[in-house]
Amino acid sequence: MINKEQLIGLYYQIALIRLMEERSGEMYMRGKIRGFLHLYIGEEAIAVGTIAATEPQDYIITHYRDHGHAIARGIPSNTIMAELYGKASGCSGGRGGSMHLFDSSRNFAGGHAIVGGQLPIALGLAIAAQKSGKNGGVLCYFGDGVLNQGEFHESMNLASVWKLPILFVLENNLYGMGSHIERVHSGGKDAYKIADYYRIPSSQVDGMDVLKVKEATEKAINSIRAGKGPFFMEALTWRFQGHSVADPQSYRTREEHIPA
Ligand SMILES: Cc1ncc(C[n+]2csc(CCOP(=O)(O)OP(=O)(O)O)c2C)c(N)n1
Ligand SMILES: [Mg+2]
Repeated sequence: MINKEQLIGLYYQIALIRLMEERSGEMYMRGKIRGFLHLYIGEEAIAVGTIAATEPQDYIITHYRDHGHAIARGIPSNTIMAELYGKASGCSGGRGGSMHLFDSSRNFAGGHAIVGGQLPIALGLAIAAQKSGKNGGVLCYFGDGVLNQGEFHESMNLASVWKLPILFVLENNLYGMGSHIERVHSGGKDAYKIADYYRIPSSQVDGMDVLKVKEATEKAINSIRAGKGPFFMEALTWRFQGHSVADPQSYRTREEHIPA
């Protein structure tokens, strides 16, 4: 059961991510923030619900849409904002920017810009977690665009064969940049079924509901901590804004964009 204080804590984190990102989008438009900026607006419940189920010894590794995971892991929003501004006081010393948020003191292993590039690294972290003997694991986040990448399949295979403590979290927002999943992915919907072939247990969850996400994550983590190897969780979600703030979104209609 979750108490009132914990519920407020989840809401606070979701609201903080939303406000911080709205502000960063505004500052990008004013030319204060350079480089790429990919907002997580609409998907906040996934990072908050999953990370609420973790322990400090667990590693978090994610993609370039990483502000939400960083905040949910406890990295202060001002050091994230400083990073977006390229300041030395930023969490990556101002050298990483939006896509490369890091904080080793919180086992937060990035922020990775190569689509799927974080998956093989997650395997290494999982081996480190195993060797440390603290019964920790890895939460590895990625988008639907990763499903067709070679390293995804190699990582799923090795994680299963080696029974590594990894929770693969697919943030399925249906789009990889401007391409709808049905157009570029032969498997279509229910992507979690891909885990069956690798003999990895899996689940599908409403990624817009923080409590459902937290509950599904707890089940997945229990399985991992019991030594049963990796788990695959598909969180169904929706990217409210464009791929990056520079995206005019001409590929999706208003009706599709604002569901009834
Ligand atoms: C290996 C590689 N190929 C292409 C790109 C260009 N690229 C950046 S983001 C992206 C789309 C990824 O979509 P998805 O994984 O669904 O994540 P989302 O942006 O929806 O969160 C692409 C193709 C890249 N960064 N790396
Ligand atoms: Mg996507």
